[in-house]
Amino acid sequence: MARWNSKLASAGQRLRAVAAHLPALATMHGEQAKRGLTLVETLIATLIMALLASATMSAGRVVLVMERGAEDSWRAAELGLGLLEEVATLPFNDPQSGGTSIGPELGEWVPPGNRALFDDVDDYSVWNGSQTLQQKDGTAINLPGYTRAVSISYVTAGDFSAVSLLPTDYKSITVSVFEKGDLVETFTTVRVEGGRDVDFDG
Ligand SMILES: [Ca+2]
Ligand SMILES: [Ca+2]
Repeated sequence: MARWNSKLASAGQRLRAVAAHLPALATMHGEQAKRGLTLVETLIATLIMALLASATMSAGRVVLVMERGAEDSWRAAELGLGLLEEVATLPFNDPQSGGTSIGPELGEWVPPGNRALFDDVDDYSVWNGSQTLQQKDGTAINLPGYTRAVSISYVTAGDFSAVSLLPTDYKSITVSVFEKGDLVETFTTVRVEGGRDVDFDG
């Protein structure tokens, strides 16, 4: 009996010892939980910051692309409309020969790339986009990568979008502006014989 009493006393001591540690264990779990929560919060905060940074960078890229797009359009308009005006304000036919063939007359296209001798609208039809970007007098235009091409064709009186293989009183002039070979914009007008251009589409 004394042996059993001794065993019970020993078990009781062990239980009291475990019970005495329980608050400490509970506190430890609480601290671990607190530390875990802090880590989760930190991770979430980091994730949110990363997302915000990503969103900010994306927005920045969009603004940059828009700015570049606007700049490209502005340059294209300046280059395209400038050349379109240069072409459209020339005589409808060559002042010397009066010829009706599309293209420059003899001696006007020497050397290739120099348009200083162009004196009527359709002389520019040889301007295919491979020429150096410059003013008509040869002054360089410092916009690396940009080129311009011109296409000229007779169009019908009733429909300016309909090309005529025979001479008419209407020549459609289209200037295309390229950047590094990619088309940026086209500008079109129709020049009337004896009159001003009557239609514009840029
Ligand atoms: Ca000419
Ligand atoms: Ca000509």
